Amino acid sequence: MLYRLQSFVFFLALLFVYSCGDDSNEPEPLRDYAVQTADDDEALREYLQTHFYNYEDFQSQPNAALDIVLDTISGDNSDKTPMLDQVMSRVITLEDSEGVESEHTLYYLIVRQGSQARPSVVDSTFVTYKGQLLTGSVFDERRYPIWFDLPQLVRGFREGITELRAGTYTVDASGDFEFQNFGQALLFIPSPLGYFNNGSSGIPAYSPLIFQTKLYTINVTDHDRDGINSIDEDVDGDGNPLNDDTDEDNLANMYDVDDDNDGVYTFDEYDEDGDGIPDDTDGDGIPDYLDPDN
Ligand SMILES: [Ca+2]
Ligand SMILES: [Ca+2]
Ligand SMILES: [Ca+2]
Ligand SMILES: [Ca+2]
Repeated sequence: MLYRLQSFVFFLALLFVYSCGDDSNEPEPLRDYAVQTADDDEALREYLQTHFYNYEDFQSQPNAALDIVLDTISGDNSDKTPMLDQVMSRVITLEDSEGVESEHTLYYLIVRQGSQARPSVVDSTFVTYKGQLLTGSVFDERRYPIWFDLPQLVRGFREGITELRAGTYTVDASGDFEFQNFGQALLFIPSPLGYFNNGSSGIPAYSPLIFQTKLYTINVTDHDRDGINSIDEDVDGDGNPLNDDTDEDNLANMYDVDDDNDGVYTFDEYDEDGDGIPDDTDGDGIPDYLDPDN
């Protein structure tokens, strides 16, 4: 009898190990962008309908440095305005590995607009931020400003922050910067515009994200130093320079020093006569730097 019990336990243990191994060898197939974004949109709208931010503090102290605080609409706060009534949105199109397009709604709430220029999606930004899940769990926070090259960031953050304007600054006697009139916003991001299936310890796969951020200043960036700012290498004009690759060498024009792969650096054929207009020697409407025939 004792022997039989031991075999039974052993058998169960084998099943368990086998089951674990099987799971790790066959990860869940990638979810469909369109299906996931519909689920995320419902969760985000539910959150926005049931939560508010400390807008009254921002109204009563327009010149104070304030952090955004999110809270539930309930009890003493039952009369607060839900963020769903305050957000704006834009739709961003993604293409999956099979080329199927899907549309994703990014919500943003401008708390303070800022006073200077807006960054493009491929500029560098000097920001602070806090990232959290809809549960309120904070997965990342940066309270001292840091430079971020926007192409390195998740799409939702990269697109959302372009709705903000940078601030002004003064430098005191000890060389410290103080920023004023900078942009401050909340971004509400469905997972396909976030980390999608790439979960990590603090972020489960397929999590919608909330970021709050302050945009202090920006640096218009020319990543490949070819004399054309990265945002101006968006040849197809869809607002995203990361998908333009004229010579199809898998290096986007904004990172490619020879965009048409004709052996002449873009820097050396963009505007040789210096009139501010890209040269088009053979007059075919394709500027020389994108024209392998020239
Ligand atoms: Ca460039
Ligand atoms: Ca483009
Ligand atoms: Ca290229
Ligand atoms: Ca060239």
